[in-house]
Amino acid sequence: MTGLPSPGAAWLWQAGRFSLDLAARPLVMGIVNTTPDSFSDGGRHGDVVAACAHCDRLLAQGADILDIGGESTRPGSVPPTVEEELARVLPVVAHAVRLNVPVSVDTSRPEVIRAVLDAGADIINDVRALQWEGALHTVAARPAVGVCLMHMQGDPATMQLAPAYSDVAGEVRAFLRQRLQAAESAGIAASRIVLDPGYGFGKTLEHNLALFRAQDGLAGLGRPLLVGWSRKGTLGQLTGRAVNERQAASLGAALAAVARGARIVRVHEVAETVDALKIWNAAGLGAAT
Ligand code: 7PJ
Repeated sequence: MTGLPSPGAAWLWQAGRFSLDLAARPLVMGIVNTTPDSFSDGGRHGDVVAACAHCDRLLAQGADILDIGGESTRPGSVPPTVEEELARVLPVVAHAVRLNVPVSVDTSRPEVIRAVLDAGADIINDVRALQWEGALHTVAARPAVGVCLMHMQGDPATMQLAPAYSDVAGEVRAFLRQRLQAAESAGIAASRIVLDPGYGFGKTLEHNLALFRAQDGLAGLGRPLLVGWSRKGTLGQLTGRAVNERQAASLGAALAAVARGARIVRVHEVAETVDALKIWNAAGLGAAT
């Protein structure tokens, strides 16, 4: 042992029960939304059954990771209570953990983090990069749990009102570097961490595109990139399509994100993305460089 990381070490992600190899091909994270669309509070039997069935469907479609979320972070949204979030998420996590696939949970709250890790979740995907009181240490206390640290300017309730940067790519990079260091200082090994520029989170069309074009530069932080473009507003602005018509744009964005260095793409359309990446990989573009 020399103490130096092996050349492939930068492409391994320790994610709970799994050690994910990001070197050979990009991975697909399938989105499982447990937030209520209309009048319910979520967590009702019907909502839970539907979300569990969605986990099964995405796994059959070839998802490498399932990402379960109980807080809508769409622009203008307000967080649910801890009780609401737990009622939505916990039964779905318990189901997904039994499917023997890496299970990620999209949450920021230490109470929810603790409960889903007790239920066997492998990854905490935090759009607030573990900045909420207690979150960092709750994750650090579990030796193998994976984490995605994402950049957001402001909070979901107000983030799209007036996003402002002097150098969006530089500021996102500096933020991610600082959160990576904070996580490592708290005892979270770098091998457990991936980073995310947070497209659409406190960013205008121009900010998102400047960041996208500079995305390769984030690879210099030394950890793999996870990217979520699926159905986002910027794709609507670029194509003129409503949210339910953005499948092709989402697919194009996922491939462009991989071309710009992403190793995990977070998507709604798992089957289509898996197929598109099969062609990408067959063309010799899949291996990390
Ligand atoms: C993202 C996310 C993203 C990560 C959401 C939506 C909004 N987590 N959670 N990256 N987006 N890591 O899907 O439109 O971009 S929720």
